[in-house]
Amino acid sequence: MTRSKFIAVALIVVSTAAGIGFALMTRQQEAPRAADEFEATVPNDASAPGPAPDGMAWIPGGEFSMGAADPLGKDANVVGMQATEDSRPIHRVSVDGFWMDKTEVTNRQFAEFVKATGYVTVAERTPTAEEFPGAPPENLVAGSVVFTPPDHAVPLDTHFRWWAYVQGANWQHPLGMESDLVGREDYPVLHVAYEDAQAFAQWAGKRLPTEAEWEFAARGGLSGTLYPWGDEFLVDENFMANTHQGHFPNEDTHADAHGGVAAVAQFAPNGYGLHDVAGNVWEWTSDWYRPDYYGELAAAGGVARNPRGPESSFDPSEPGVAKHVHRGGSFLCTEQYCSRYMVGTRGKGDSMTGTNHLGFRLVQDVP
Ligand SMILES: [Ca+2]
Ligand SMILES: [Ca+2]
Repeated sequence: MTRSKFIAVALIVVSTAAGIGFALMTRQQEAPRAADEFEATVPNDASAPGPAPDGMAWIPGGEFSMGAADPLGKDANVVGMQATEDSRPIHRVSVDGFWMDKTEVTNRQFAEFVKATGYVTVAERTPTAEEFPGAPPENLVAGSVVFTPPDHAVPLDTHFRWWAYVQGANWQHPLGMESDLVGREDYPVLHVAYEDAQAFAQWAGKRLPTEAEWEFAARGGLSGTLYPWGDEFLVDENFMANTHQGHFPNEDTHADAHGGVAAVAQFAPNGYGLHDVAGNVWEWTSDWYRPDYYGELAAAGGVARNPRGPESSFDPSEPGVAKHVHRGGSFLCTEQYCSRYMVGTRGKGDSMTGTNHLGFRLVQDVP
């Protein structure tokens, strides 16, 4: 998702491909899950160094197998390869202990920050002709990228069919100028670009997690499971995360009881006390994105200690757009399109672009 593309090309994108049906590919491919590539998580034995800061949980750190393999019994064309291609090879990593927010940062918390600092987010700033040379002048309006589902099935060939750049959309107006935060104080803050999350972190005396810290924490002490809670998506027929059910993107049946984004902590926490590490909103990490980074670490051999990501970003699908890693998937993730609520899988996004399914949570080092 790249805000600049919307600004450069078209303000509002509306699908015109009515009537083009879309069929899920159903060829079943028994992709090996390669569970044996995962070795046991070995947490550090250091107990929490003191009382937890407000709203945070102690993550002991330790050594673990990082990455994702194709899930057994799933259609590799739909879910497996797409979701796990850049999250291989599975490689051994260790991270030191840290505190982590139990939930995604909320509107209530972000409002305190803005009140204290007067901070203006990227989405609230009017784009200039200098920043976007060649963009039609009428496109130079403040706004953000909003999920705008069509009312009919569409081909899943381009996300422009269900994302639109909406004038006036920002963290205070998540769906556009007419929307507000009344009753949404405990929902995750949305429409935050990377630098917005960084500014909040600096104010809060915290920092964004590295990708490795995020995955270690999200795994909750388990080793190599598909999800933060185990290997079955439903547990006793209960949903464990806010994801998307129904035909994507035009129908959300909210079988998990939440259509769209939900207030934080509506589902049980993982083994480390963290809520919504799968689903609800994607979360920024501090690592630049490169699809070959895991390969580099694996080739170096041994255990990667506190890896902080590659030196720079490169996404072959959008060269020239600097991206950071996103983790955890969102309320829009579905095995029909994006199954990245699987705990070892990766996402990525233009560092200057927030959307209404992207937020963040922070970590704090031991003093
Ligand atoms: Ca849902
Ligand atoms: Ca999340």
